[in-house]
Amino acid sequence: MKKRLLGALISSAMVASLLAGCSSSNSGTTEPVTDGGTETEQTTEETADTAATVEEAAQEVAENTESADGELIDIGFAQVGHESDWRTASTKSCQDVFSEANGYNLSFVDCDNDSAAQLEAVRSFIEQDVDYIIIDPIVSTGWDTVLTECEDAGIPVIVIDRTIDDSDKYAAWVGSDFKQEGLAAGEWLKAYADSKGITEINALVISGTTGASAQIGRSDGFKEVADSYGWTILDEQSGDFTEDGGQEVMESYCKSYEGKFNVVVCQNDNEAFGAMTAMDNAGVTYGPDGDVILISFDACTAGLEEVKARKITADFECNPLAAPTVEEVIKTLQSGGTPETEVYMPEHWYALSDAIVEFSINGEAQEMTEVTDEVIEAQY
Ligand code: GZL
Repeated sequence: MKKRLLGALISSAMVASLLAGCSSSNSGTTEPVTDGGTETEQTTEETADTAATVEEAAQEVAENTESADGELIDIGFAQVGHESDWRTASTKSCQDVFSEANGYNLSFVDCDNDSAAQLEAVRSFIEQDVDYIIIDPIVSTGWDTVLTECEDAGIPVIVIDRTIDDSDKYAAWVGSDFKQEGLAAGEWLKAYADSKGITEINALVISGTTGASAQIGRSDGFKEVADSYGWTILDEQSGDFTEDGGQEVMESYCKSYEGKFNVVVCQNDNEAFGAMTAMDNAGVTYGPDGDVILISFDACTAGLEEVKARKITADFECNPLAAPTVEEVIKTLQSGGTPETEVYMPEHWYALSDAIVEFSINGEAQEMTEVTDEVIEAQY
């Protein structure tokens, strides 16, 4: 029997047996309560209080991360890959939370940005009959068949970070609002350009892995703002969320669009690092003191260090530390409860003081965070 079900059954059995001793009346009359063979007397209220205490204890048993029979909870995690600092932080967060010391047996598969390998990893978890499957989907489609197989096997799936858009056969999703990130970058750029007297925007975009919901959302959000203000997006090519990819695309852009662009949008910090190398090699200046406004996403520690170094002009965070929230989902399922189906991670928009401007998204004012040594020290 699945450990999560056993936990829930034990807790409800404990509560049911106790409540059976309660009187049906609520008149405050005394009622016999079987207490291991000897009869003791309790008022209904006392019985109800006891029931509540026992229920809390039962809940504690069921929520205990080790199953009620003391075994580890088996988790299968199909991770995107190892393409970025963000991904490294995401993987570490999951491995730290789903450790044996915390009551878990984690089967981790790095799918190396290969969708076929990711589907294969999920199927291997089904064969292992794990208790829960966590998926960070490389791309947002092609999931319904394998999620149906998970459902048929009675294994709950939790989706982390990116979204699955062609199936809802999962217990919960914990991640980020990627379109909001794209809108934030666009609306910040509008306010920042206005503050600098820049009236014309000619942007180049280095997007993430094509078909990843993070790429789709950031592209859609930034384009929505660009269209609303009549900006020109000269080109958008994928750097696959990697430093090499960012450098390769930027090298091509420096040749094809020499002297024609004043904004570069990289959909993660590692692409921005590569783009910086390419612009350095091409003699293009960037950052708050350069000719090109450089925008990035993720806001990992190394990204914020480049903001502090006046290379990246603004960095829009995507929070990789979702594992503790995923564990809460699993504890809820473990105790027979129903988790929230969508949980959004908190995120911040970063810049140095001279690039912090007031802006809003759809009328909602946005806070910006100044990058300081302390902020960098605390980042992931
Ligand atoms: C976003 C995440 C993206 C990061 C990249 O949630 O999926 O993938 O922005 C990572 O750094 O490669």
